[in-house]
This record gives sequence, C-alpha cells and structure tokens, in this order.
Amino acid sequence: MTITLTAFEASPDRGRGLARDMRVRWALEEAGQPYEVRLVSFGAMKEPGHRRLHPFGQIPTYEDGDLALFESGAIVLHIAQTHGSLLPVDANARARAITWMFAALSTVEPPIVERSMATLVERDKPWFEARMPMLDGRVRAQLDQLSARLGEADWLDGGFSAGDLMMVTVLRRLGGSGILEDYPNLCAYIARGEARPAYQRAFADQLAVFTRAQAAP
Ligand code: GTB
Repeated sequence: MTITLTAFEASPDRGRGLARDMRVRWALEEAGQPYEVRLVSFGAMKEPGHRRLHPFGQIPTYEDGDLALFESGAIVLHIAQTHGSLLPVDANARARAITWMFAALSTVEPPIVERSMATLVERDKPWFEARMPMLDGRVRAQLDQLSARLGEADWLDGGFSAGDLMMVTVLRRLGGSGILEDYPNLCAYIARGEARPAYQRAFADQLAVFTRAQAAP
C-alpha cells in the first residue's frame, strides 16, 4: 500500500516549503519511504470527503492502508516510530527526541505562527505597528533560550532526530523576518537541516508542485 499525503494544490507560500506538508515529506524522505501526494484546493479541504480525513479541513493528512492521520506532529512521530532512524534506539534518548518535537510544536511554533499571521492579515489594521514589537518579543524570548541551549552543537540532543526535523521546519517560517539573523547558531542549524539530501528531495518535490501550477494555463 502506498503512503498518500495531502498538500496544497496552490500553496500560498509560493514554493518556499513553509506549509506543513514539508515536514512530512522530509520525514518520509529521511525514512526512505516512497509516497504519493494528493493535491487539494482550499475549497476541497472543507468538503465532507476531506473532513473525514481531517476534522479541521486542513492539510497535511497521511493515509497508509487503513490508517488515516492528521496533525503534522502526529504524522512525523508515526513515521519516526515505524520507519528509518529519525528516533534513537536508546529509550531515554528517544524520549528526549520526542520532547524536542513537542517543544518545537508547542513552545516555539505558536509565537512564530502568531507573528506570521499578523504580518499576513493585520498589516492594514490600526493596531498593527503597536502590536508587532510585542509579537517579535515573544518570538525572541523563545529563540534566546533555544539558541543558548543549542550552543555550538550540530543538533539539539546528539545525532539528527525527528526533534531537529520539526524544529528546523518551525524556525524556517521566520525567514525574511530579519529576526533569525540575530541568532547565527540557529541560522547555521537551519542550514545544516536544509543541506540534508532528504530535505533537498522533499523541497524540490514541493517546489515542483508550485512551478507546475504557475506554468498551467
Ligand atoms: N496543527 C496542524 C498541523 O500541524 O498539521 C496545522 C495544519 C495547518 O495549519 N494546515 C494549513 C492549512 O491547511 C496549511 S500549513 N490551512 C488551510 C486552512 O486552514 O483552511 C500552514 C501554512 C500555510 C501557509 C504558509 N505560508 O504561506 O507561508 C505557511 C504555513
């Protein structure tokens, strides 16, 4: 049975690999698992057919035989637990790698998403200029601590793991904000993740979707 993901038919990120299917594609590439991608429009995501897979009408989803999952974190964890070497064998190291996945998703990602959403949909609001320093401050508060913990290490806890995969994808959303440049070790960390052959394959595949959509009449 082939693994099937869903992704945006026309991603608003314009091929930058910022939508959450990217982390699932990357995990599958790291795990050496072939997969197919079903592209869905914003309209189709809200239809009953897609909502049976994803109650909140979003991407990504994951299907493998009679297993259907949603939530990118749960999907990457499932991939890491069932294939490849994205989680260490040692039980304690494995638990710590999973902890970093949760840290990425529930501590670092929320202020980044909040900031990113404000720049997308609140730019013309009277409160925008006053609110941004507070949103930047919340992002920086987490990056200060993440940067201090990472120090000069290559990865967050020993070898590359699903925790790093998740953290790199979360941090990438800050590209273009001007914030990351104040954290050279985090920039180098992201670059190390992006240099991985599995990342490169995943990125090229999602970019090809955008490029094809642009070329379509
Ligand atoms: N918690 C869920 C998960 O981790 O899987 C969140 C899933 C989610 O937010 N999916 C988004 C979606 O389907 C796409 S990734 N949105 C459509 C909808 O809700 O109707 C979020 C995203 C979108 C666009 C950019 N971008 O343009 O840069 C980046 C990230």
